[in-house]
Amino acid sequence: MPRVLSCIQPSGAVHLGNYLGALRNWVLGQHEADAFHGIVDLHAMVSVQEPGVIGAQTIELAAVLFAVGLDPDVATVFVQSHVPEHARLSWLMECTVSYGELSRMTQFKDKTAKGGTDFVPAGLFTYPALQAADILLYDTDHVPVGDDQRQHVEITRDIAVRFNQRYGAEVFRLPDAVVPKAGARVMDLQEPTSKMSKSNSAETGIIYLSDPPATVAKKFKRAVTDSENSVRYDRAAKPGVSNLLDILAACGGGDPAALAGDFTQYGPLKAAAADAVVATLEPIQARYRELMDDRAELSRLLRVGAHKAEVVASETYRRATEAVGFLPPG
Ligand code: ATP
Ligand code: LTN
Repeated sequence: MPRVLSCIQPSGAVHLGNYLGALRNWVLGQHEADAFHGIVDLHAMVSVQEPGVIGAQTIELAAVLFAVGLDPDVATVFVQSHVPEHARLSWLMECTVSYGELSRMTQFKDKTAKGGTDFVPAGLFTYPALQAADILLYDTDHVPVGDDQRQHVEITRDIAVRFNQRYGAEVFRLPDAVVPKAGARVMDLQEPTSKMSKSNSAETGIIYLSDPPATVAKKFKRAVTDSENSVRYDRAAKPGVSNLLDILAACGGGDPAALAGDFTQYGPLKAAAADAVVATLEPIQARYRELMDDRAELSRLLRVGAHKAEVVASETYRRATEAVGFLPPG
């Protein structure tokens, strides 16, 4: 069975785009691979600096991951900072990647391009080294990522090749990025030409997994469509209507283009999309509440995950340090 690793940052509330575009696939894929899922709280520190916030978001995100259907008996769900080898291997990665390589990373260039007086943590620059540690620690075969993360998997491969060459040992397995076929890409309800996104969407354009039914209904009612008044699936010409059809199909089943034939007006389409989303979210929300009401159980599940992760990570880390040839503690 191939080993798959995917990670998500605890950097804000989970939305419908995260669920349909990523988390749902994690759940579907957990039986086809040896799946490891990390909540990468160390990475979140690059953008979240208020004390206490990362921990609170980590526990909520863990509850979401189990609530959407990751089975702790099947997949390994763990918190990055609970497995100390991530930070430890990250240093070895930093010494294996060059300043020039890190300077060329698009994410770093984009996020620092604005200039301004914002504090730029050095962690934003070394971020790919920590990500390489995440990936290489688990002898990962496949890393399912969005297109924006492809470059981070490529640099991970470069680091692994260089490390293996330098230290004369096949320490690291080379991972592949798996970019899912353009599947569910959920657009902002208010700005249907932009993706639904926690950092860019207005509250009214974004559906959180935690939104109660009345909020979901209200947001869909106000969703931006167009003035044409005909229901057709055409992403370029009718982005708002097509997004509603995509969401309806993703949550209720069926094909978006075929579903268009069931509607003549926008109102009923919006109501049907809202109902399908509410029906999808209801069981997730019920399970989420149960988990959040039993913190002890949630902590136990994360301890089990951290332990399973640690078994693999500590062995890889040992191999790496042995290859470098550090003096072992006596
Ligand atoms: P940010 O606004 O900070 O970019 P985000 O809300 O876009 O955050 P990420 O944390 O970047 O979300 O992504 C987590 C996962 O959710 C990724 O796998 C990403 O591809 C997926 N994802 C995010 N937004 C969408 C969307 N609108 N449609 C489909 N998938 C999405
Ligand atoms: N950089 C990624 C999150 C991430 C990741 C990983 C993804 C950190 N470590 C390891 C895959 C594998 C992001 O921002 N989406």
